[in-house]
Amino acid sequence: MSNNRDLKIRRLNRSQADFDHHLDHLLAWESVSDPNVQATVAEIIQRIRTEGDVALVEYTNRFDRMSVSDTAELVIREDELQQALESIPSDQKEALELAAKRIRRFHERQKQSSWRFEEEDGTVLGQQVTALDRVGVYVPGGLAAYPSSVLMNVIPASVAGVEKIIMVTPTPGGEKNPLVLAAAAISGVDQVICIGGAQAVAALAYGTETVPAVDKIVGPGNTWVATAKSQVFGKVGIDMIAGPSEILVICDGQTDPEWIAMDLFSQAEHDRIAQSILISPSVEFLDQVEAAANRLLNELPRSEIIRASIEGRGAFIHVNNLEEAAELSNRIAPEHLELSVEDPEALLQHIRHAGAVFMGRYSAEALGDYCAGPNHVLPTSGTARFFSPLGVYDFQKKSSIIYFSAEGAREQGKVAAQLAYGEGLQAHALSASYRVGHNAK
Ligand code: HSO
Ligand code: ZN
Repeated sequence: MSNNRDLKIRRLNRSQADFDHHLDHLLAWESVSDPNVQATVAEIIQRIRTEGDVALVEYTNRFDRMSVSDTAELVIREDELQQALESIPSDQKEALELAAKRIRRFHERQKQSSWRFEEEDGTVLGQQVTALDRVGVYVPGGLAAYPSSVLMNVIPASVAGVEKIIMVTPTPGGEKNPLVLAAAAISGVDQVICIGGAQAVAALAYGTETVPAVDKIVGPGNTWVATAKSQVFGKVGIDMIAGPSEILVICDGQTDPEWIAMDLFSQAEHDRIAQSILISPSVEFLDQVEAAANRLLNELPRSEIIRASIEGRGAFIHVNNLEEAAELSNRIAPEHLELSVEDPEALLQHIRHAGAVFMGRYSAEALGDYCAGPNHVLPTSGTARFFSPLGVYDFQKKSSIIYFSAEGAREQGKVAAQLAYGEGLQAHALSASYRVGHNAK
């Protein structure tokens, strides 16, 4: 049923006495992990570990309404991926290819290299960078299946030089998403398997007869997937567990209010608990954006989700000046930050915590979701204080390299032996001092 009443948008004023209290309330978000979910997921993982493909087939038939008798039926053939790519509308294909090219070009710059330095006595120390061997990328099914997220998760792994990238995606009722398969073909996935949920995460972590065990699992998913990822963490690496999408717009009041209203809607349409916040020193502008939002909302197919998100977790905040806006933004540490102001560079000087910063009036956040080039997998729920965007570095790791010359070993052997005696570790001390010339003494 359509609901045309005006949006109720929460208004806050930075100068009001109880502002901090309201802000804390606004930002409160917890991914409550139900103990029942935890227990069921633990059981699924255990069964996949012990029974492999047999359990995988059983869970997939049960949860995804399928009727396969063998896991081989769940593996997508290489030519099927190419067919999917040829089957999608040509403008979709072209856009995916263009986006992939820009994402790849951006991520090429993130590659870290090995380095070494030599000391005077010939001792060489350094760091060797290598790619992970195998990575699993989880792609949700149904409504939340975004081909753009396939590009954003797979391309950095591919640029890092990961040898084998395995994508898993549930196909409820056997229905495959051709855009997701096309994105897999374009971005360099090695194998696609039609499995999902906690059982797919478990299969990737422990391996089955059909699914190769991987070293790291990335990609978004529902509570089951997130819980499974947290339970297999340690056996394999995982990426951060993403919360609902967020956008924070700081505007000086000089941008078209309709542009800003639609930017706020763009993230609100993801989820009823997504968060869209606008901060401005102009009350008049806040009024204009609110009016624009009411004009534009009912045209949108996802207006009900947008309404729930804007009314539930959205806010328009009035501040005295842009410095105050920046200070607030740092407290919020948003996933996406738009600086829709005359001099975004000047304002950026004050910004410390944000997943991605969109500079100036023309940089719509939606461009970043698809084709700007930087990754759209970003820290949410304030975690931009300590997390970075997903990148090539998430698929690389480092080994320390240590080479001692005879002279170097002699000098550092004395230091090590001294410290080892202090710790009461005799074998350490001797191991280090044999090279000092202990025998020849
Ligand atoms: N904005 C989302 C990513 C996305 N948007 C995918 C559209 N498709 C991440 O917060
Ligand atoms: Zn988005």
